Amino acid sequence: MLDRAAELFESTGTLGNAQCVRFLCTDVTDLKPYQGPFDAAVFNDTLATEHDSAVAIRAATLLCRPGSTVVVSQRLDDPGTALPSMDVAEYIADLPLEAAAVAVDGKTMDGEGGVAAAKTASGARTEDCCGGSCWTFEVPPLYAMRNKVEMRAPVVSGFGRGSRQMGVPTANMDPAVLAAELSGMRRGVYFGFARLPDDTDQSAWEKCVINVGQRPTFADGDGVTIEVHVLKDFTRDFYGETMECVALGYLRPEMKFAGLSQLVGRIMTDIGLARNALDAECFTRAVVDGQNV
Ligand code: ADP
Ligand code: RBF
Ligand code: MG
Repeated sequence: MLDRAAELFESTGTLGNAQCVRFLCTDVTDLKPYQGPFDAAVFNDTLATEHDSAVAIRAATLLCRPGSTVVVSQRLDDPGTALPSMDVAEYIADLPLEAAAVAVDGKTMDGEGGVAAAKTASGARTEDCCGGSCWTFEVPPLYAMRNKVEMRAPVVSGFGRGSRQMGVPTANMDPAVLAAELSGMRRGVYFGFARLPDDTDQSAWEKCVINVGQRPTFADGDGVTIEVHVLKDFTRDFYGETMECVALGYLRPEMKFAGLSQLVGRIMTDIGLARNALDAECFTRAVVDGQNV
C-alpha cells in the first residue's frame, strides 16, 4: 500500500522545500522525536496486535503535529481469528485527540456525534466495508481544548523539588478548592494563562504550563497536584496568594520518565510548544486586558 501511495507523489527533494511526502512503515515505538512531527499516522490492522496497543497509539499521537490525523483501522470480528480485545476509547482517554470529521464517498461525515460533539471514540468510529472498524482522530489545531477550564485557588506548598532540582518552579494550586474543576480534567500537561489578581504589579495574564497529575516519575504519593509554571521570572515567592489560571490547550498525558533529565527535557519541549501556541489570537482573545472573556 505504501509503494502504491508513494507512486502518487514526487520523490523526496533534498532541499527540504519541495512538495513531497515521506512514508515510513515502522514500529512506532522505535521512532525518535526528531523523526517527527508527522501529518498523519495510520494503524492499518495493526493496533490490536501490537504488544501494547495503548503505548503504540500514544507514541504515534505524540509524534503527530497539531492538526494532524490519527487513523485506526482494524478487523475485530473476523471469524476464526482470535484478536485480543481492543478498547480504543480507553487508549485515547488521556491523549490530545478528538473525533475528526471523516470523508466518506466524497462527503464529509461528522461521525455519530458531529465535529462539535464532545471528545468520544464512538464519534470517531465508522464501519468499513469488510467487517472492520475505522476510527479517525485529529490532534486539535494548536492543541486547543473545546472548553477552557478556569481555576482560582491559593498557592500552597508542594514537595520543594520544582525549582531547586529542576529549574522549573511550579506554583501548586490548592487541589481541595478545585475538586469540581479537577473532576473533568485529564491527568496531563496543559497550557494557558495565569495571574496573581491581588498583586497590582503581577496582575497581568502571563503564559503558563500546567501539570495536573500524580508525578509518576517520583515516589511521593499519588495525590493529584495542580502545578503552574509561569513563563516569567518572578523575583519572589507567592505562597498563600490567590492565583487565577485558565487552561486553554492540552498537550499530553502525564508520563513516568526514566529520570529527572528526561522529564526536564520534555518539560522544556512542553514550554516551547505552549509559548508558540499561546501567541495565537484565539488564545490571547480569551484573556483581554485582565478581563477573562
Ligand atoms: P513547591 O514544591 O513548594 O511548589 P517549587 O520549587 O515548585 O516549590 O517553587 C514554587 C514556588 O516558587 C511557587 O509557589 C512560587 O511562590 C514561586 N515562584 C517563583 N517564580 C515562579 C514561576 N515563574 N512560576 C511558578 N512559581 C514561581
Ligand atoms: N511529572 C511526571 O512525573 N511526569 C510528567 O510527565 C510531568 N510533566 C510535567 C510537565 C510540566 C509542564 C510540569 C510543570 C511538571 C510536570 N511534572 C511531571 C511534574 C513534576 O514532576 C513536578 O513539577 C515536580 O516533581 C515538582 O513537584
Ligand atoms: Mg511546585
